[in-house]
Amino acid sequence: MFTVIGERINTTLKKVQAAVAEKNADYIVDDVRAQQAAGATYIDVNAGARIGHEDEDMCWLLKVIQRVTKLPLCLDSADPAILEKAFGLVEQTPMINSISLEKERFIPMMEFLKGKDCRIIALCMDDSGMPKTVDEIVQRAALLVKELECAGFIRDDIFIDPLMQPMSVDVKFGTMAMNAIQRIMGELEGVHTTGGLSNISYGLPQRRFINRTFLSMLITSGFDSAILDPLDQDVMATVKTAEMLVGNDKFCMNYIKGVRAEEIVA
Ligand code: THG
Repeated sequence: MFTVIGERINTTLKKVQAAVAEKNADYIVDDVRAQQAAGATYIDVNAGARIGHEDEDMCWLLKVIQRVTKLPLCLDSADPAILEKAFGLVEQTPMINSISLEKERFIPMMEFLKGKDCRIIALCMDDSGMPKTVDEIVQRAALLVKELECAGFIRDDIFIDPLMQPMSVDVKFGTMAMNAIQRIMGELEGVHTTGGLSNISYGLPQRRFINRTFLSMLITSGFDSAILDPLDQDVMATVKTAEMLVGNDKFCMNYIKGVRAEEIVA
């Protein structure tokens, strides 16, 4: 099953930021209900944009969101202390977004993750920065998996994010991510791969078209989760169609159900 992480509760989005600043719970509740109805598996929660307010905003969002959904949450912060506090406030087993190989993040995160029941997004990032080659991504992924397995996590709980980088910066970034995902899924059997889909189209026009085309290419490489906007019906139809075409949909039943529910409309 493809894991859809709904990205819309993020204070970098102006409307979400305004709702959080005004403590407008109705806006958040409506958005979460819509993401759930559209088929999100997890709801990502990122409160990082209002500098100095992340702690307060994260706590408020978790309280408001959990009043209306039993969906598990994907706790999205660069700050290990925020993640630790948020972990204590969730009712369902969460996904922690994220750990990386950067020392300032890796060491406190490994300390806090010890013995915890959760799933984890692991970024292929280290102190030298964003990865530049497929080999570099795969090496970092292997190291993250080794460390997380030593800490007691099983591969089914590990989601490797190879870090999608914009085509507008370098036209090799698309194939780099595709080839890295193919190798990770082949060489680190049992792990998942995920990532922020819309990074690929940053700085280009008609972004949603790029996002959904790229997603279908990644699914060919074994990509089995993404952080995306589930209210984009075309991208959700692409998930179901591509999953069917790679053979992950017995008798094409999910695809057919999607068509009958008028979620897949050409
Ligand atoms: N990997 C991991 N986590 C992540 C990311 C990733 N979390 C944050 C981000 N990237 C994914 N989340 C979002 C949330 C919203 C949007 C994009 C990514 C979004 N952006 C529009 C834009 O950029 O144009 C709209 C901006 C706006 O309206 O202001 O909607 O890569 N592990």
